[in-house]
Amino acid sequence: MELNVPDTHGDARGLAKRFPADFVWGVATSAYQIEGATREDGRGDSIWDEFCRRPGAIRDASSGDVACDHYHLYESDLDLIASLGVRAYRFSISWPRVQPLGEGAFSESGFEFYSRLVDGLLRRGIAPHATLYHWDLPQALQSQGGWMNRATIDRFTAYATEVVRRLGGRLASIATHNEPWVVAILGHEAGIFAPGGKDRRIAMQVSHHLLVSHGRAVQAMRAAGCRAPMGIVLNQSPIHPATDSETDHAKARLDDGLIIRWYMDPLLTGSYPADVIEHLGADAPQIQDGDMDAVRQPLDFLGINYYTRSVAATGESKDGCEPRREVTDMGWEVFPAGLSELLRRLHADYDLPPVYIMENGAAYKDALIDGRVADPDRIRYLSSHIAALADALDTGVDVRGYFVWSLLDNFEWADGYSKRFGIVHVDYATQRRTVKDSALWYRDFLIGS
Ligand code: IFM
Repeated sequence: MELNVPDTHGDARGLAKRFPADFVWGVATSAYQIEGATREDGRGDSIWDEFCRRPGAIRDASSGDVACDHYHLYESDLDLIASLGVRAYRFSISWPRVQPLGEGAFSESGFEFYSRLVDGLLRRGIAPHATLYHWDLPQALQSQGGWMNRATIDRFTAYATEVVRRLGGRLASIATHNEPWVVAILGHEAGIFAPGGKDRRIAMQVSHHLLVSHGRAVQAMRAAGCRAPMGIVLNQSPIHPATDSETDHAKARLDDGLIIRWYMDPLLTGSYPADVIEHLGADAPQIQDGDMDAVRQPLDFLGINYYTRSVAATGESKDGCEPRREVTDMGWEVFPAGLSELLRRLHADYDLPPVYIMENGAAYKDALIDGRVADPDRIRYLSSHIAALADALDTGVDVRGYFVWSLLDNFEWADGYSKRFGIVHVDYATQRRTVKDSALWYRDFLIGS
C-alpha cells in the first residue's frame, strides 16, 4: 500500500543509519488491551474485568471483553506486523488465561493460544518478547488480598516457572513486570486503576511485593533451566522542578525517589533509597529477611517505558503560567530530549545492564478518512524520540532495542477506547485494521535500518 506519507522518508532512512545493524526494532501490545475473549476457553476473571464492571471506573464504561479481538484475529495481526517489516513483537501473557484461578490447575487451551502465537511469530521471522505481568492479576488472587498478600509472590513464581517450562525455549526475552509503579500507585493509592485501592501504606507494600516477586520469579525461571534473557520494565521520566524555588526542587527530588530510585536502587543495588524510606515513615513497607537479596538478581536487560517528562510543582507554581507546550491526546507533553536525558542519567548513576525502550508512542485524535489515517503528529513524535535515543547511544548508553507503543489502537485502561495509541487504526465496530501513515513511516524507517 503506497500512500502519500509526509516527506520524512529521507530523514527516516538517515535516522536509521544512526543505529547499529543488530538493533532490535519492534512494536508492543498487552493482553488485556487487545485480546478480548475474556470468557472463552476457561479464562478466569482478572482484576481488570472486575474493575471495568464498576460504574464510573472507565471513562466510556467499556471493558476489554472484545478489545481488538486479537485472540481470534492473531494470525492476521501477525501478518500485519510482518508486512510492516517489524522483526520483534512485545506482548504479554494473560495470567488468568493460562491459570484461571492464579493457583492450581493450568489451562491447556490458554497455553495453546500463546504457543500458537509464539510459533506464528517465529515462522514469520519475528522475535517474541514476552511480559509475564501487564496488570491482569487473576481476580481469585485479589480476593485473597492480591499483591498485598505475600502468598501472591509464590503464586507468581509458580506461574512464571510454568510459562518458561512451556514457552521459555522459544522466547527472545522475558520481562517479569510491566511498570510496577503504575500497579502499586495508580492501582492501590490513587485508585484509578484496578484494583482501585486508595491507601499509601498498602501501595508501598504492594510495590515491595512486586519487586520481590520479580526477583523470585527470575531465580525460579533460571533454576528451571530457562536461558532467555530476563528483566523488568519500568516507567520512567526525568522529573524537572517547575520553577527554581527550593520547594519545587525538593518535590522533584522526592518524586525522583518515589518513581525512579524506589525501583532502580533495589533492583541494581539491593536497597531502597534512604530519603524515601524516611519520607514514608509508617507507610514504608515491611521487609523480611532475604527480600532485598531476592530483588537484586542480575538482570539481562532493563526495560524502560518513556512517554514524557514530569514536572514537579508545589504551592503557587502548581497553577503557574507555564507557556502552553505541545501535548498529545493524553495531555502528556511531547518532550523527546527527556528520553536521552533519562538514559544518560541512569547510565551515570547505575551499573546498567543493556537497556531496551519497551514502550514509546503517543495517542492522537486520529481520523479514518477514505481508508487513510494521516497522523503526522505521531510520525513527528516517533522520529523525534528515536533521534533522542540515537543521541543517548552516541554518548555511550548501551541501548539495544526500541518498541513502539502500540501496534494497534486498543483499550487504554481507565480511558477505555477514547485514546488511540496504535500505528494501526482499529475500527472497533468491524475490527477492520487500517495501517496509519505512522506505520508506513516506521516501515520505511526499518527498511533503512
Ligand atoms: O497503554 C499503556 C500501557 O499499557 C502501559 N504503558 C503506558 C501505555 C499508555 O498509557
